[in-house]
Order: sequence, then structure tokens, then C-alpha cells
Amino acid sequence: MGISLEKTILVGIATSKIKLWQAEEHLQELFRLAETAKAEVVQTFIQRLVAFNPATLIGDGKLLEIKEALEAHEAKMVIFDEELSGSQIKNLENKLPGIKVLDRTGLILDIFAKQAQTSESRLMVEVAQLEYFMPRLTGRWTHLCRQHNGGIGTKGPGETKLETDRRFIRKRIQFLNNKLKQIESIRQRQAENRSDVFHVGIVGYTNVGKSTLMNRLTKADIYTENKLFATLDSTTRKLYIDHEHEVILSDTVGFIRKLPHHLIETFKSTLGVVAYADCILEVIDASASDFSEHLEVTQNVLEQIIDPKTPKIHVFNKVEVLEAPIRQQLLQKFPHIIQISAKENIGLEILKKQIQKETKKFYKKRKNQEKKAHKSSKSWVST
Ligand SMILES: Nc1nc2c(ncn2[C@@H]2O[C@H](COP(=O)(O)OP(=O)(O)OP(=O)(O)O)[C@@H](O)[C@H]2O)c(=O)[nH]1
Ligand SMILES: [Mg+2]
Repeated sequence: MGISLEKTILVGIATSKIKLWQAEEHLQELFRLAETAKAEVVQTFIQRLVAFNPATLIGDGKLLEIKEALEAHEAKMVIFDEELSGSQIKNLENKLPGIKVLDRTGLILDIFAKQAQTSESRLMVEVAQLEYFMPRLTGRWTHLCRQHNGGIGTKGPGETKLETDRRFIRKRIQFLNNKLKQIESIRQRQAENRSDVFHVGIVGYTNVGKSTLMNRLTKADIYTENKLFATLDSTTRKLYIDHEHEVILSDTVGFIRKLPHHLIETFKSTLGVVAYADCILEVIDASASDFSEHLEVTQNVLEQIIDPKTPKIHVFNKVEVLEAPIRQQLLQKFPHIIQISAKENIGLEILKKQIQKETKKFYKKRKNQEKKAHKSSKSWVST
């Protein structure tokens, strides 16, 4: 369902819970997502709502306005920032004939599908897509299963046809999940094999500079770009933090707000590498006005993946773009967060010292554990 070069209109929603300024920020992010998917945004709308309209999310008046704008721009697609149910998509497409209706998740999935490089991320994206499309199988999406199945009939999608399609999708999801489990167990074995080396997982919201930092620290050559989800697959590199200590660093996929459940599941697998990390390095974009919301989103996903006892190092990246007084304020408010600029090479020595500190703690603990194990095996022999 590639949406490259398609003209599109974006729709954001403000409610009593989502303030107008927040809705504007979310819409800006949706704009960047649409750009990443290479769609051409021709106009944006924000509707203030007291309550969502269950049938079409937004009211008929706004819908008419959007219809006129679509006609004026000769655009054929509209993307909503909120998640739409299958019936809402169907109702919206009935009211906007000939227009493709998408929501944020659909858009993110389109980007994931375009950017998945390895067989693992392709498998994960396919599972997430199928789970997303299943409840939306109300006609339009059926072409997807036909694509995979090479022809469960080409007639119009009657109810029986939809049932066959759903059954096919469920089977396919099961098949893909089994394959993913195999990959996961390989990864687990790999993690066990190198469990004697200190492993740091770099995490954070999308576009905060994780890959840039990883490249700086390890002289790796990971693709970085000013776009969302530049990285989908984890990359792992070795780093000698000093003469004695070796560290493994992993760069991972970025987080984003409003991730629905099955996408979080996908993230969990992609982030499997982080689940085995001995330390988490969380990168925050200090230049983003909504970084505290980014922190919340990251926290929510991380909670589901890592052991809460895993040590964490926090860094504010991109600080070179901030005025000195703002940096000072941040320092006062968040004294434990190290201020760095991966781009301008600022604060990286302090960060390395912190990593070194955690590294030493890890190896010391490991040594003590070995000693203990050695002692207990000896006492077992002597009794
Ligand atoms: N001003 C400034 N920009 C930076 C800094 N570090 C990274 N960037 C820019 O931020 C953008 C995103 O950088 P990436 O390293 O790709 O970010 P990421 O967190 O890996 O992003 P995803 O893989 O998309 O989640 C790029 O345009 C970088 O050049 C920094 O210290 N200062
Ligand atoms: Mg990246």
C-alpha cells in the first residue's frame, strides 16, 4: 500500500484531554511521518471535539470541509492522527468516495514496511500489518490477502470471502510468529554467549540522535538522517572504554507516541537486544519542546521490556542548539542527565566516564559472583 508521492490531507484532534497546542505538536509529528513516507501534505486540519463521533470520529461539518479541500487540491488521501476502527474507516470512505483513509498506525506501518532491511524486521512488519488489517477487512484491504495467497478467488468480498481471508491471515500470522520465535531463541543464545561482556543498549524517542551517538562512540557507520525511523534494525558494535574493559553497544529502533498494542509487540521483538542489556543508555533530544512527553512514551515501552533494576544512564543530546541559560536550567532541574552533543562532540568524555563507571561495577560484580561460585563448588567437594 505504498503511499509515495500521493497528495494527502492530515487531520488532528483536540479534546478536553488533548490541548490544542499538544494536538498541533502531534500533527507536526504526523506531518514528518507523512514526509518520511514520501507523501505530499497539501493541507492540515485540527478539529476541536467535546466527544469523538463514534461513526466517523469527526463531525459532518468538518468532513464536508475536508471533502472540499481534497477536491480543491485533487488529493486522494486523508490521514488521521487518531487510531480509526475498521467501521470508522468504512464510514469515512463511504462519505469520501474514492479517497484512501489512513490513520497514524497505518502510516507508521507503511514506513516500517519501506524501511525494514533484514528478514527479521520484514517478518515483524508483516505480522504487525496483518494484525492491523484483520479488523479492517471490510472490502478494500482484501487485496492484501489476495496478494499473499496468489488468489483466493478474485470475486467481490462477500462475507464468506472475508471469513476465508481472516482464516488465511490468522494462519499466516501463526506461521510468521513461529519463525520469529526461532530467531528470538538464536538471539537469546547469542546474548548468553557474550554475557561475560558488558552490554549497553541505546534507546530513546525517534530522531533524537541515537545512531549519531553510536557512530561517535564506536566509529561505526550507521545510517542517520533527519527523518523518523531511520533505524529499524538493531546494530551491535564493540567499544574499548579503556585499556582493560570491553563494552558492547547496541543501537535500536526509536519510539513514537500513540503506538498501538500490536506495534508495541513488534517493538518488543526488535528491542529484544535491549532486554538482555546490562545497562540502558537513554538519549533525550533536549532541543525538542515536548521532550518530557518523549520521556513518558519511552518509559512506558521500556517498562514492558527490561528489568526495572537495570542501571540507566540518561543523556540530553543536541544541547549545542540551546542558549546557555536554558542549558543551565536543565542542569538544575535534571542534574543527573549528562548534557552532550553527538554532532559537535560535546560532553562525550563525561558520558564515557559514566559508562566506564558502570562497566567497572559490572565486571567487579561478575568477579565476585565467580569467586562465590568457585568457593561453593570447593566446599561442596570437601564435604
Ligand atoms: N543539532 C544536532 N543534531 C543532531 C545531534 N545528534 C544528531 N543530530 C541530528 O538528528 C537527526 C537524527 O539523528 P539520528 O542519529 O538518525 O537519530 P536516531 O535517534 O538514530 O533516529 P531514528 O533511527 O530515526 O530513531 C540527524 O539529522 C542528526 O544529524 C546533535 O548533537 N545536535
Ligand atoms: Mg537511528
